[in-house]
Amino acid sequence: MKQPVRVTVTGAAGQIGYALLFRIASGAMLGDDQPVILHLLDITPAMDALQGVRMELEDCAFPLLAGVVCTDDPNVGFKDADYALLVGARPRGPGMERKDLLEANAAIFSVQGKAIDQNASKNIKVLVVGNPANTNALIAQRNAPSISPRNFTAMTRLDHNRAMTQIAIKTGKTVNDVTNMTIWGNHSATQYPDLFNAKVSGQTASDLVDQAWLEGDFIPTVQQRGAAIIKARGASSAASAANAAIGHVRSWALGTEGDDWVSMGVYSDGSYGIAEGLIYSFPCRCKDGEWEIVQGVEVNDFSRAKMQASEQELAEERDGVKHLLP
Ligand code: NAX
Repeated sequence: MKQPVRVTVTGAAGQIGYALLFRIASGAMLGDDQPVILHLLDITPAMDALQGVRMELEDCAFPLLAGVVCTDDPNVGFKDADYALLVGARPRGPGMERKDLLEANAAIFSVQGKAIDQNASKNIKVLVVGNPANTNALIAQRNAPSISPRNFTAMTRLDHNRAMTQIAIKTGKTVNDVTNMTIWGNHSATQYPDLFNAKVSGQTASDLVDQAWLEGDFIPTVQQRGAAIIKARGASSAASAANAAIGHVRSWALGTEGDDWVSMGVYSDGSYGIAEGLIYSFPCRCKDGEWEIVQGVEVNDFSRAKMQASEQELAEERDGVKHLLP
């Protein structure tokens, strides 16, 4: 059996946390041979609820669960962490402007970035789920100068999975027939799900549907899916978000399949003309615990405009919290 690795989950007492922790402890994220020590970090008022989660984890008697640490102290939460899933974030309250939301979260993610810098493994792999995920990831990254910026990523895997299912349903296939899906940009309503490079049973997806469906149905459905779930369920996506987080880290740690790729919000190196340093979602392949942006993906004029609009939004988010960036 391998040595245990430490996995920190923030917002562990929340609804995504509840859908996530049991699957991490079961081996779904890092494999059936990888023991884990879970570090559950939440805020002080959530400590009682967190103890309940700990008891339930213990009651599962997971063979791979080598320990559970519950804390409201980020320095304890990130101590020697090998992986961190930053789920906890400040939700948008009544009357709160987007700018207020960005600032409230900038405060949380700068504290957590510093705690990661000072306490975690220098090889830590960080996934930010809490919204605004890309900009929160940027803030954490900038506050952790001793760790490679490549180790901070943001989640667009849920959007990726949503897009795969929508095109599978439309073409009468299953997700097993869909490959090479890409979500470009921000995890927000400006994200761009790309059917010009996606394949269904080896055929280019955009050739199988008409442009009116692609523009008027597919793209808005994927972009607005989070809002549709809130409307239907009265609560935001939780199980599907947790599933996507598991998939993101699993792909990163254990590798992507063959020539296929996944969508990850990663540190832009200027690929596809996207400003360097933004955390932008690109098509990525992973191997040996490293991701790389897939090069040479075709970008037509339609795609280029959508990719740039999302880039513009991310640049504005970054500029909105500039005074908080080291
Ligand atoms: P919940 O409100 O159920 O849980 C959030 C938890 O975070 C709470 O237990 C809260 O006490 C904790 N928390 C708040 N501030 C914290 C801090 N400073 N340190 C540690 N913990 C803290 O929200 P949930 O439904 O679990 O969603 C969590 C986040 O995921 C939200 O920001 C949400 O917007 C985001 N999402 C991101 C998605 C993505 O695809 N990237 C999709 C799903 C989800 O909407």
